[in-house]
Amino acid sequence: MTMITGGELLVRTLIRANVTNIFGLHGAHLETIFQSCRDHKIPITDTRHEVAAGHAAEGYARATRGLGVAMVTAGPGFTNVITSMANAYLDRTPVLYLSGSAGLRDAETNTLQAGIDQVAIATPITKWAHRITVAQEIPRLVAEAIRLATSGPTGPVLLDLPSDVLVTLVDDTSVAIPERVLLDPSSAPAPQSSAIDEAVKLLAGASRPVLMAGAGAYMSGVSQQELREFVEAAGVPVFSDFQAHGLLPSNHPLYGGTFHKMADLAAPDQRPDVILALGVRFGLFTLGMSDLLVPSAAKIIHVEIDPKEIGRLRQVAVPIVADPRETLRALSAQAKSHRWPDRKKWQQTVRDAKTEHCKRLQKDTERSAPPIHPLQAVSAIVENIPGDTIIVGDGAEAYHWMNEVIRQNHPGGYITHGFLGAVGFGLGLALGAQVAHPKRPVLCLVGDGAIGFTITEFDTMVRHGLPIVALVMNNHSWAASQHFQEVVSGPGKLIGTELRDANYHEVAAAFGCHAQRVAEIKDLGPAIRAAFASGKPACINVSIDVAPIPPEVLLLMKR
Ligand SMILES: Cc1ncc(C[n+]2csc(CCOP(=O)(O)OP(=O)(O)O)c2C)c(N)n1
Repeated sequence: MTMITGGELLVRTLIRANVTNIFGLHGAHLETIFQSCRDHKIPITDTRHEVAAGHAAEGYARATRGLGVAMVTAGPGFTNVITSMANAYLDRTPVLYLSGSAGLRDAETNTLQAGIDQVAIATPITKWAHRITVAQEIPRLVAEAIRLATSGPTGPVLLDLPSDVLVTLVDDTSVAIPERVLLDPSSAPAPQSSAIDEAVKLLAGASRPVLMAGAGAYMSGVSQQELREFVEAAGVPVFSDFQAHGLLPSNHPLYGGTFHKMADLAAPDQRPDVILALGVRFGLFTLGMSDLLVPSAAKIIHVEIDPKEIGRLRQVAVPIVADPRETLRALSAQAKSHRWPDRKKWQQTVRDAKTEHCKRLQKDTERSAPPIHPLQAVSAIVENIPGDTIIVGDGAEAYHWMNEVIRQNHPGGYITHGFLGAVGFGLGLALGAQVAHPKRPVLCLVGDGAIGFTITEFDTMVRHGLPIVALVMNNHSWAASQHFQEVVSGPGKLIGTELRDANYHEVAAAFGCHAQRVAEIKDLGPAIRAAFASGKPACINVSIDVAPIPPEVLLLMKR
């Protein structure tokens, strides 16, 4: 018999759930957990601000389709991580947030870092928030939290851990650590076969079908091969949101682009008539109620694990409440024995729309003298990054420009904004992605506004040897805000949206990063290659033109 702390019980349960990395920032309330992590050699990536630890856990979860864990101390540590919690909630990212809190015996004593109900605050922005009050219950409740976070629809959970519970000594033979913490995700319900029949018939009878692959498809574990086999058999072009980007390689002849590119299919004889929405949540990224992307006349087969999403914004012809991967497998099984019409003409229409879009953009952006057009900058990125680079997209217009040119061969390689639109989350997400994939290059594209939120995370990168390349799109402006003012309030009425031309790269250099300033397009490619070759965390500060507005932002304004 050995007496162990509540913190040790917690860490033993995390190990049973295959947790191998934690992101956090220390506080005395958490000391037993930190010491147990040390004993068990569970690395803690300690950040300079709790929000970055939270975002790093999100980045880790999104890059692995697994669980991220963030640990923050009582009071301000907890309040600092709220933006990440809300972001994970709206994105359905499986993150276990662990918060320290004042000891139960100190309730209502005006003690340090206490006096706020952390569970109550977290409840509306998590799937489940709970305070553990008995040390012996830690394994059972940690396992429950992890199962909830990782089962569809996935999402964040909070466990609040009073300091006296964490230091309580427990006989380690008296408490069992659950054997199977993680559930097998394939246990998702199989869809009704009549719905599969209906879906296949609808798709087969369509003239202009498309498959929209959403974050739910990625998170459910749909594989490239499964998706490719189905769409090749049925001849259906694919559009994707950001998380599902790369599920079909960008150079595949059936890949049409991100959802926004559906707006280019605008003529009456180009509009999709049947849409298989696989793990899609209609809303911001499908332009809400507008039919610019998703024609209101189109018949929708909607596959979603969460019934709340079905019919939220669109009438649905065939609703299928089920795991997207399981459903795709069922559809594929039927597709094999089905005769599909020849869709060459429709596929060519989609390809032509894509080519036209690129040509139009290129014509608008060609220039050789400074300032660098933002599209030139993002094009230089995709041409000069090593293969298989994970791209994190922050800022606002910065990532909208990236959406125009990004090419990915695998899913999980583009981590960017969801519904919260939390500017400033990029460096944190990049930390998590790099910890998850130490051998893959990671590039964080960030606006000059966004970089300011967590610029001290260059220090975290250096201390933990995480060679992330951050590329600052420096237009001396909160450009998305500035353009909004210009379009909505009229010219000459800017207020609170302009920034200075700051030397962000020198801040990174001060922390020990490789750093470079770039003002001319000819220098950008070499700078990107040099940054990756340095093997160090790096910051490239690129002067870009503030004037151009990304086509996606114009579309959003149109809506
Ligand atoms: C945390 C947060 N604060 C404010 C906003 C409102 N907002 C949306 S876009 C934007 C401008 C972003 O500027 P920058 O990071 O420089 O990127 P750019 O648009 O120039 O690419 C702001 C302030 C937000 N979405 N998130």
